[in-house]
Amino acid sequence: KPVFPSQIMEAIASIFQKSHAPEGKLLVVDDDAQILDIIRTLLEPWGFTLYLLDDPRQFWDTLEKSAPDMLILDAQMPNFSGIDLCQVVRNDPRWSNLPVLFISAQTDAQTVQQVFAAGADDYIHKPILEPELVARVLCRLERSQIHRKLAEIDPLTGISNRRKSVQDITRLLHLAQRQGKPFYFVILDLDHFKQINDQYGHDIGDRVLSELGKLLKQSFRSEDVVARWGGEEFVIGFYGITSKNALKRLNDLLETVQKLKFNTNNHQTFGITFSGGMAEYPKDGHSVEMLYHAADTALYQAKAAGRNQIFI
Ligand code: GH3
Ligand code: MG
Ligand code: MG
Ligand code: MG
Repeated sequence: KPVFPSQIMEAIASIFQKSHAPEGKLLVVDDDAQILDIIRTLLEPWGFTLYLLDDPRQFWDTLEKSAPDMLILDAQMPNFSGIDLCQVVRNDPRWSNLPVLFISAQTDAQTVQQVFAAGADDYIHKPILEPELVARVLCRLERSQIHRKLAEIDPLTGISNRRKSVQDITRLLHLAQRQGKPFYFVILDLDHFKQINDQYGHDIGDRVLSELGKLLKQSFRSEDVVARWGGEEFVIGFYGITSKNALKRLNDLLETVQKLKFNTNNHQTFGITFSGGMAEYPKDGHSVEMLYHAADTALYQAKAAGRNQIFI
């Protein structure tokens, strides 16, 4: 294994501190077990989880099971070349954005062209240089993770968006099912929010939503789902607490929000309230859709009963 001058590794380390290296699962396919060993030695110290395959025929099973954040493929292999694998990966909507790095012993223009035509994001040639491999993997993962993060966040409030919340809730519902425990799904909806917009302007309405998003994030545990569902509607997901406890947290929030003071541009102050509806897995439903429906029914009742309260 080649040894590199320590100043090069230091330079890389200063750009990508190991402690801040993006986390990731890498699936590496190369028919040469020695290359797999080198890649493991080079990448494992950075904290990546590695799945190493020397037989491309196991590729699809391993891809499904490991759900990697990046693929590293050998361009030349018997049975299925990396180019074959990459073409199929790119045609599957689930993997069409997965970063793919090729490693090839061939450096001729035709190989390079084939590799990129198959859908590669990057390419390095053998022998593998440690700084080059590390730098390329880190850059690629960091960029794709920034993209992924952006696709999960609601820009106005900075909290999760609906899409991310559905993913998280689905994951927690599976967990709840396996462990035979309840899960609570809550819709929070601002009261008479249209009036706030009409009276003080849309910008002030936006500011209310943004501040409320921050408050929601602070008010619940990191493992709770906290998201903007859309408009002036937020959702909360609780796993691992009792319904009594969930209600207590929501009612504490109700009190906090009730005390907030917002300022208009001409120094008026106003307050806001919200109402909530809570549904319980498995009693009220097994899917996000069913729980949403049940929580929405409870929310409607809370509104009808005079707002500023939570109904189950
Ligand atoms: P209720 O108490 O029954 O929920 O009354 P409401 O006025 O809150 O409900 P309604 O559904 O009639 O109105 C919701 C309003 O929320 C309408 C829309 O202008 C406002 N809204 C939705 N999204 C945004 C947003 O992103 N920014 C701002 N400023 N307003 C928004
Ligand atoms: Mg090979
Ligand atoms: Mg609404
Ligand atoms: Mg409303």
